[in-house]
Amino acid sequence: MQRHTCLAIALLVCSLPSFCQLTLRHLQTENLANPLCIDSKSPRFSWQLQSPDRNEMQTAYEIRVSSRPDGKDRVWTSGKVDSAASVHVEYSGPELQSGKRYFWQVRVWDNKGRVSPWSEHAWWQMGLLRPQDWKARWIRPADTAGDAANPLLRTRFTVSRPIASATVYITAHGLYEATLNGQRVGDTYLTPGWTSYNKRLQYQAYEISGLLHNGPNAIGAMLGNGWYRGVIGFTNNRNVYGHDVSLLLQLVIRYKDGRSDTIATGPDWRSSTGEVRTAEIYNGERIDHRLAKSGWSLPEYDDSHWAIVQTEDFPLNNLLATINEPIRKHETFPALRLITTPKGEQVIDFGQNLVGWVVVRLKGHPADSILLSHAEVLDKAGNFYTDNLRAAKAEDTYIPGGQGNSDTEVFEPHFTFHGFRYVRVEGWKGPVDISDFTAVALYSDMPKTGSFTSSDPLINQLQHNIQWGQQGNFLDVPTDCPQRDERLGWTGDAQVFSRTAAFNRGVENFFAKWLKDVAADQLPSGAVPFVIPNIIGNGTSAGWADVATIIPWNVYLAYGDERVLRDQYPSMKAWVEYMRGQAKDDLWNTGFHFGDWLFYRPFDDNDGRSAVTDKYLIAQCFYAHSTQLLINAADVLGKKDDIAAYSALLGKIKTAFLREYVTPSGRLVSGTQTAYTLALEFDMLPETLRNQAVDRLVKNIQDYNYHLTTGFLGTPYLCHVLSDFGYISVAYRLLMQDTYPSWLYPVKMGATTIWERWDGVKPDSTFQTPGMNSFNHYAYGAIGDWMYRVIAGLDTYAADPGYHHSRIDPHPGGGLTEAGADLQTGYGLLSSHWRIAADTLCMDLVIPANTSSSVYIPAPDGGLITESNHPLATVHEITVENVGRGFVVARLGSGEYHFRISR
Ligand code: RAM
Repeated sequence: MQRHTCLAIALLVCSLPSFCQLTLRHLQTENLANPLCIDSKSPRFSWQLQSPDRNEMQTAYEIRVSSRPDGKDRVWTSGKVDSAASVHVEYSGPELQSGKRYFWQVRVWDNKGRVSPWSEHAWWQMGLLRPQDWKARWIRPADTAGDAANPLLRTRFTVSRPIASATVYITAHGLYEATLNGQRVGDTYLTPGWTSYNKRLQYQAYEISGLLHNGPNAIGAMLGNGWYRGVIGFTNNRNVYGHDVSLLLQLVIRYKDGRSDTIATGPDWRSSTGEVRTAEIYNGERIDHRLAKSGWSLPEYDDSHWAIVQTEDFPLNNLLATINEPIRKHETFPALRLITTPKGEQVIDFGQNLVGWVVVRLKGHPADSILLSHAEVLDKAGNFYTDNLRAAKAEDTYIPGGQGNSDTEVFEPHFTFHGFRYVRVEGWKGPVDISDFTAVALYSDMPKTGSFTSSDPLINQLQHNIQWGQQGNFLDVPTDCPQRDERLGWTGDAQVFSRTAAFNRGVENFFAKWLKDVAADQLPSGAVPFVIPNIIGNGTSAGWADVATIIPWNVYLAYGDERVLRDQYPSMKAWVEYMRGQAKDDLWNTGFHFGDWLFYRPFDDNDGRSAVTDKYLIAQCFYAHSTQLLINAADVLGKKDDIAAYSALLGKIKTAFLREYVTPSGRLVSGTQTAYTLALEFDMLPETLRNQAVDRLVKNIQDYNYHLTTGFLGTPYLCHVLSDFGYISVAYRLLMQDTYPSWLYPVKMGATTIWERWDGVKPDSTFQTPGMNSFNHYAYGAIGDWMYRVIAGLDTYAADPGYHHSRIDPHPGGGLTEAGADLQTGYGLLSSHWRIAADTLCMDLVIPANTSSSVYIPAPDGGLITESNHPLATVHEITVENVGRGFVVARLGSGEYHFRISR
């Protein structure tokens, strides 16, 4: 056959959809690519189908697991399972072995009669599952207990056979940074992260065969105080979890001949101190290169003068494999400019309020000692401003090595982090060379999943600020702020922001881990403390403690993760039971509450403009909301008795709300935006009272000349209520408002992150009270959820969550000429972009394979809808589900679609 004939046949065959290849990609185990330590007995697999065809659906899958990379030594095969599931598919084979690596593949069948080839192999490795799998013993430096210097610990060992694999498992009381033969182990920071240490301590695993040598080797670690025994909490406590830092490390080397060796912490290790003299999360780090122990983790280093360590018999049953992504380095920022302030100080501006630290390269010997101080803002006069850091010193001191040293010395902290945009440099001889300074952002390595863009630069900057609020504050735990002497896992802030967070980044594992700490630190009464991990006492508050129900539900919606609901269910229920126990006649009106934290409250409020919402009205709304979410979870988990019992309770909670807080004509006792918003969002009002409540809300907003007045609790729902009840234009006016209080006011004032207060910087450029004025506090960034869900219109259904069946319902408006969002779902890219050109609205959509979508197309009377230039009615892949006044709902399968709606 002629070559061109072959080519023509090949092209023809591939243009017929059913002959094109169906491929699988993005294989993950427990939402991670080839993870090294999993301790779930039934790990969950996910994969994504790739096909250029429309309406691509999986109809069956087959998974096979083996213990060798070539697929031999089969451990389990699922057989062909008729199912569309491609996310969170559970392993259900024989018991998995501690420390062992498993390899898996999948193939799928689709609705077009095709079967994919077997995927590439992915793998996962089990963690150390039982306490007895740890041969290591806890060790602590003998002579430095209580010493501020950061101890070094090391041992030597020999490798004499070819290596197949080498995994080191490490955790610490305090923080650790491990080194092998002079090389840093891994690229993770501030490990082992922060959990409720006494109950749950995570260890990390690293594959290090590439760092080992045949012959002598040495492994060591430096320890820092961290959250374990460093200063933490605004009462500036020390030693919250214990007095001593200590290390637990176990290196398992498997040789090609089948034998193995274990090198573990124990009495043969030695300790000393090195160049890191002090390191505190709030106060910063002091590094003195004159005291560096050069080559301390090389095998030939002479440690005979080092002290012998002490072993400790701490329990091992609180040890857990890490389930969330570790903290890694991300963006780097070169210094933007050097400022000499009115006070004569030398200040570097990095242009972005970020969380991390500054790496300094010293060429020659420009200083005896350099002091770097960190700040988020300059004051009105342009001076360096640190009052809002409260007691946190946020200072790093770098002392170069020997005088006259002409080599370049690099300084970088290990066991601290700072929230800053500006750095003040002191001690430098002569003018500062800003090219020697680089800021590095550090945060949990959550995959970036979402982006939102529009035609309005201010809205785009707001989205940027929301993302940077998340990037700064999702540092192993969701912190309220990253700069002052606080940086705690405030539950209210986290729940308020959780749905937005799940758009911007993959936060499933991040929250799954933290929710386990929520449950671990929940009190026997069911009360959930203010901060998790709990280090500040046993208070609880409506809107904060509801983290126990709200985040599991939001994780379920965003990722379809049933396990998080199953795991958290007892905690969800305990919280609802706590409220039930506090309530009298179904009314919860007792105890302390933060209320609608940081609501609009003008100074010297003669006209009574402050938007004070009754705290017990709020508590009753959250009591109902948490009960509803518990019912939702019970429904997913098939707990019929609970559905019935809590539905009855919910009815009574709402009746009590009406009795106590609503007049017969529907006025709420607090006439605030937050009160009406919560009552409507949580469905507290009978249908007959809803419209008037929305009217009152809109009237209130108009009374404030289209400004919001909501605090932490009302803000996330305000625009949703307006758009849900037909007032999208009012929601847009609030979003586009750029005078205080509003989302765009800080943007106009130059913010690069979300502020704690609507007026952190006042219009006259003076600051709000320094006692509580963070410039990186993500809570008000909760508007991001509305931008994704309503402006771009990307949403999910509780009945088929995780965007398996999505809802695309964009809402052009607000004077925007275009807007859109991309979201990497568990199935692949879901995307919705719209633009208005003359009298035509264009909608460009991408729906991932193995999913479908109900798409709301705005359809003005007499308007013509086409898809890729074909009239809608003629496109056979599209089913029209519903036609309403002003819209058409089309059911779409996977693929790319281009709608044009002419008016
Ligand atoms: C502040 C925190 C946090 C808030 C609590 C009530 O100190 O920064 O944002 O949740 O108070």
